[in-house]
Amino acid sequence: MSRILITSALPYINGVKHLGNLAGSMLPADVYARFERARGADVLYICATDEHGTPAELAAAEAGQDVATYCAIHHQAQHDVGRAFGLSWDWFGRSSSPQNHRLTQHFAQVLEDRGLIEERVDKLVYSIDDKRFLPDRYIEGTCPVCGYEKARGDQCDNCNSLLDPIDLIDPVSVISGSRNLEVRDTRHLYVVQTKLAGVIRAWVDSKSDFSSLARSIAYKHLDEGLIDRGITRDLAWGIPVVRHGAPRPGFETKVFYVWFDAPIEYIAATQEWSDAGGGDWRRWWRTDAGADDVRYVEFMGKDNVAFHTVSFPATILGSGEPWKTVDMLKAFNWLNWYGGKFSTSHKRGVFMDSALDILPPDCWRWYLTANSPEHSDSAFTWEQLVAAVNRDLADVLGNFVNRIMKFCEAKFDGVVPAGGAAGPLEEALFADVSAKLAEVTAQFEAIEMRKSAQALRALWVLGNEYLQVAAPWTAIKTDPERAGVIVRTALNLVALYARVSAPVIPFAAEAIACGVGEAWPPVWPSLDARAELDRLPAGRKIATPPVLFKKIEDADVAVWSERFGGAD
Ligand code: B3M
Ligand code: ZN
Repeated sequence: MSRILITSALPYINGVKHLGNLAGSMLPADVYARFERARGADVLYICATDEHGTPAELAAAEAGQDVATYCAIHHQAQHDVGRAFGLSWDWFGRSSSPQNHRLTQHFAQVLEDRGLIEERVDKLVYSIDDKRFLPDRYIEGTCPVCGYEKARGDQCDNCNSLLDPIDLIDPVSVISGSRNLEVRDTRHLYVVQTKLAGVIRAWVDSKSDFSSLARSIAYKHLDEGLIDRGITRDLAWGIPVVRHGAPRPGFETKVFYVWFDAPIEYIAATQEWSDAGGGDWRRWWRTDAGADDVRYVEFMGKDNVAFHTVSFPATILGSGEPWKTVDMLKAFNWLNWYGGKFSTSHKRGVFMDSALDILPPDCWRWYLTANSPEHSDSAFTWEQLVAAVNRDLADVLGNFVNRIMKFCEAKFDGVVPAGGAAGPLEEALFADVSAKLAEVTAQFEAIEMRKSAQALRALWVLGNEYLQVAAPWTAIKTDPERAGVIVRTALNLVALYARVSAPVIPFAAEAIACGVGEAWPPVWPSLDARAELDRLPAGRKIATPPVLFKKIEDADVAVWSERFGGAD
């Protein structure tokens, strides 16, 4: 039995995520996890909320809550909405967990013991009115390169220059608008990544299975030359900086940088899963405890790739300990909203909670998989959503399931017919379905989301084409036995569709499987259509499921465009 560890990038704690986050990490990871489970693999799918960093502190302040309370509330909210989308995590952890505190402090200690941590003095912008150092992204000012007046401390969006906040002209605190700022010295810990450049490059070289987007980003950063990386921040909320278990002198008011601790939470969340009785985390993460036979697949957006191909490997490889590292990194481009950014404040775009107010999860899962931002950024449009739901789901899959099951109920007492000898139509169908099953399986296995959806749809089309030509409603008038063969074959197609569609549209697939009395969760079929289309036992009672996919009306789109924004 193959063992597959899957992680998806940890959603930040501040607020329910938009469809872009879902499409570029958690959803494809879930589709793949479901596919491999159906094939019998031992799958562990891990995710968590990413709870540290300035965004958490500022969001909590805005909500008038202390950060710990804010994080607990929003972790639960993100967990619940993820489950409502059918995200089948084996564990959805929290980067603020005691397990992640311990493990992050462990890695920092081991890196220091191995001469890979240095204390350095930084010159950072301190806001006297905010009583805090300002992270780069919370300082704005005039770009020293192009004069753009709203350049951020780390980068100018106008000329894309990478900036140092202390170079900004007339800087202002984004938090309070105060200009009462000054540059102060502050000590921080650095991982001396420059010592690991060769090790990291050799590691990336060995990862031939990474998606091309992931490899190109990894090599871009390696070719630019690694820099030593600060791993502590002047923040109150986060993992305390300790040395040999005691507060580190001079770092009592500092915490580890969120991007140092967040990837470590992949492992720590697995420890959380173990501590909750899930199993032995070591078998998934320690190559000296059985993890060497695990295939580890990561899912994330392209902006997270550098952290996962340079800085996280620096932590893991730098430790010199036998940790499992990723085998296949699937990186995604961005799904944007009509070409622009999703934004709660500007009422642009649909977020996971409001998405489920207007459509069932399968509609979104199907749309986001069939239009996955895999090989380029892709723009959400209501028109594409309508096509995905009304044509693919309702007219192709839903229509096929409904009409053959209704016909069986009307003409065969809702019982699977015994059938008889397959004719030329069935023989042709067997050949076509076998070929399409192979394509669907291959594309899921290759973690190609768009191509998997295309292959699935092509398989669904075969059912309608078969019924159109076989026409059981005509055959029944003159040759009931022939009609029985057609109905039996088509009902087996219904059962097959439930099994192969389950990774993408699990809720509808379960309703279909239940309708034809098939087991759940589903087992992935063989590629032998002849056998697979003769599985349902004659005499089994079937029941047409309720309408699987309600079509989207123009009036719906008008209301939703008003509520969430549209092409305007
Ligand atoms: N929280 C997601 C983001 O950048 C970030 C991923 C962490 S994965 C360890 O939106
Ligand atoms: Zn500029």
